[in-house]
Amino acid sequence: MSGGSARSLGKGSAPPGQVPEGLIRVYSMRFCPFAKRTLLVLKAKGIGHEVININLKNKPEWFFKKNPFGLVPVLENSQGQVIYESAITCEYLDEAYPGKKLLPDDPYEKACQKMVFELFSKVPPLLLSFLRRQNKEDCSGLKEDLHKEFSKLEEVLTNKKTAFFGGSSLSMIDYLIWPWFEWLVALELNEYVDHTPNLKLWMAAMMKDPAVSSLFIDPKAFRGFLDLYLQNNLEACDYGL
Ligand SMILES: N[C@@H](CCC(=O)N[C@@H](CS)C(=O)NCC(=O)O)C(=O)O
Repeated sequence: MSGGSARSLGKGSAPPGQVPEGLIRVYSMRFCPFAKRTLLVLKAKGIGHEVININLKNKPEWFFKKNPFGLVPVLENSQGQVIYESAITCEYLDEAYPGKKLLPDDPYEKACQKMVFELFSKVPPLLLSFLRRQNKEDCSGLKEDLHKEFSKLEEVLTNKKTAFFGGSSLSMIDYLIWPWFEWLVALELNEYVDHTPNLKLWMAAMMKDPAVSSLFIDPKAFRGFLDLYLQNNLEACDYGL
């Protein structure tokens, strides 16, 4: 992997050239949980890739040609094909590349992973509101909402009686939801999973995965980034570089 800790490209930057043969490019941002999904899959499958970081507070004009939404992650291959939306990039990588298969072949098992994905979908916006409000006002309602969402995930693990959401070993769904739990670890909010013991064990098991541990965000840098990002500071995405 190259470019993971390179400064981000912003407005006025030259568009990067063609992707070198044998590599896939990911347009990312060092602290983006959605891009982390793609990076986890790239790492877990051992896919050779380069990273181009985008300044999300000062986006290059050319970036909208890669993704009309202007969001990271985006993948680009050496044939010039472009894929955006994190879950779609992950499924593409799993299908297009050999190595460890992260999505099950069985249609029911695959549907189960997608159902967990939907169950999880309320967590990211809740966590974001929580981080925006922390220390400023009463967050008890948000905390309660987060507990409720975590309890739904706890129930999945309890019913399945497995360590991971797709079964006894780590699979796609675990990587798709992990980046927001990494926030809990980085921000020392682990007490949020005290009432969901299986989810807590899942987090501990995830931390042992080589892809997860090698991409773990530096908690200090993450806090620094978050403060600047919430203030709309143009330097937020390059915090600590
Ligand atoms: N649904 C998108 C969401 C991606 C997303 O929101 N990425 C954020 C960074 S974490 C972004 O690019 N934000 C830029 C913006 O909101 O303008 C996905 O799954 O890829």
